[in-house]
Amino acid sequence: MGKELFDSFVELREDDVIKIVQEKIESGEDAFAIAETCKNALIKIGDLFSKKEYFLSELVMSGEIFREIMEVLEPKLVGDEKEGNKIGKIVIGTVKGDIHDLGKNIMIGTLKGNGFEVYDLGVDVPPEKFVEKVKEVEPDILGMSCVISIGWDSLKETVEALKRADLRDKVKIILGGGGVDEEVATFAGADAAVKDAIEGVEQCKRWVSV
Ligand code: B12
Repeated sequence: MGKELFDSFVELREDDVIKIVQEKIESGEDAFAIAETCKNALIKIGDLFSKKEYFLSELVMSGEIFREIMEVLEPKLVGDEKEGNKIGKIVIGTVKGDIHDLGKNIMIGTLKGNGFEVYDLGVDVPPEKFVEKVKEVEPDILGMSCVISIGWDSLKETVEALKRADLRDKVKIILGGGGVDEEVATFAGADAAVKDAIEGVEQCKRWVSV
């Protein structure tokens, strides 16, 4: 389960974490399993932050360490971007009020590695920007990442804005990020919410019938 990795990450021992990740990759361990252990460590760090045992500086540090880990894992995790015909088009972004993007970027890599054409709008994306891009590129799917609960209203506002622009019926809407579940999807008027990138890409493939 990677206790040594989990503990080093929670204790923010950056050099140890990177060393362990590199060793695990070299010995052939599954990159997704390693990423999952690191995600669980981030959840633990988040809990420590809520309990005021960790502060914003530790939260920032955890994000930086995760980014470094992803540099090591990404080539194994997402595969090469598929050349040739794309299987579907997706517009994706983190909703207004939310600047978390580590999970969104994993989702993007996974989508590209599976042959999707991806338009990334970045973070803190207002509803009108999602609407504009959906109008412009006519994607099969709109993906919204939301990690903090204050983002829930932004999810709903974006879906409402799509309705007003007569675009809601033209796209499937998928939600991801630690802050969402099926209940949030229902509240926002989205079609699905997933807990990880693998589930996310499987759902997107079903929608484009692959
Ligand atoms: C790292 C981190 C940060 C970093 C973010 C760096 C970055 N570039 O993203 C920094 C330091 C900037 C940060 C800031 C803040 N944070 Co923060 N942060 C975290 C932490 C520790 C990890 C989040 C993360 O990256 N997880 C790892 C990724 C891989 O997981 P994931 O997002 O779930 O993504 C996976 C899937 O969900 C899926 N996925 C993701 N996106 C999408 C999209 C689609 C379309 C699909 C299909 C799938 C998909 O794929 C991924 C891989 O499987 C969490 C703890 C936690 N429990 O999540 C707190 C946490 C999210 N933060 C929190 C808070 C409070 C804040 C701040 C308000 C702190 C402050 N006082 O300033 C600010 C918010 C600023 C803002 N307006 O957004 C709270 C939110 C509480 C709540 N209920 O709303 C948490 C939960 C910590 C806590 N327990 O208190 N944070």
